[in-house]
Amino acid sequence: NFKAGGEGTILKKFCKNEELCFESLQGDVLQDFVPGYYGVVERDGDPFLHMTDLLVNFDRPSVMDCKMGVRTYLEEELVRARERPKLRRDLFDKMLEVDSEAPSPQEHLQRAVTKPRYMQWRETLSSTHTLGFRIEGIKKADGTCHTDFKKTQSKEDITQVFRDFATNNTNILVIGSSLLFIHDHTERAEVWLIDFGKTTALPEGQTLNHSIPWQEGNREDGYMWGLDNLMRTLGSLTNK
Ligand code: 4IP
Ligand code: ADP
Ligand code: MN
Repeated sequence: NFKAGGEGTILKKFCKNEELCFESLQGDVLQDFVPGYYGVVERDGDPFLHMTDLLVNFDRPSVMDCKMGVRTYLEEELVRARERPKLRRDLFDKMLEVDSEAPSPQEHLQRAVTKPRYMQWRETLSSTHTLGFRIEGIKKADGTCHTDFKKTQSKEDITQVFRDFATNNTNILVIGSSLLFIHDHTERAEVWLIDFGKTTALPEGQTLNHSIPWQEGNREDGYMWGLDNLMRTLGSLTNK
């Protein structure tokens, strides 16, 4: 999904939503907290979003991706699944790989699940529902990648992963999209907002609270509630 973009930049596979989101972020109060954006470029016939490589100023960085919010799919997916449910074999297989008991008897028979079913299962298995964020993956300074966090749900387990990520160095605890945490051995540490593939503008006049529970139709995502919980979890690392 990514290519080198030259001079401290990278190219991410084009997504229309994400392009629109980057465009609205230019000049917005959040602009300084997202990667610099340089428009759409073409490589080998395919379009890419051109942005700052957030890792350039780090020396052998450790990186952690936390997916924010209590809901990880668009409400439109629910509507689609009701109107013309699409049974997905690939999502059934991903489910089975994690827990062979997860699919219902009927899902086992059809060997497929709908996307909302899969996404909701992922949300309840991880900390998305209970904390409003989940750990998606970690890349360590030594180059190893860890993505086995699908069942990391309890506050205790999350805290332990955060503690390991910080390599027990409390000096660097600065603290639908993700937050990207980056640090290296020089104690340089940064947090960025990334991944706006599912971030869309609200209709004129509508607002979101980002902390109240999601109910279908209210479009809430629990981002701020998740951020509060995330900050509390980080805070607990220094309090003991
Ligand atoms: C993935 O599930 C992620 O939720 C993807 O979201 C989502 O892509 C995939 O849907 C889904 O299969 P796992 O993380 O369990 O592999 P993200 O890109 O935010 O990480 P979408 O298309 O919703 O962005 P499909 O439909 O692409 O398979
Ligand atoms: P996807 O839509 O495929 O989930 P993301 O935008 O979440 O893509 O990016 C996936 C991973 O790529 C992130 O977890 C992060 O490690 C890395 N990444 C994303 N954007 C940048 C960036 N601007 N600079 C450096 N690394 C990035
Ligand atoms: Mn992502």
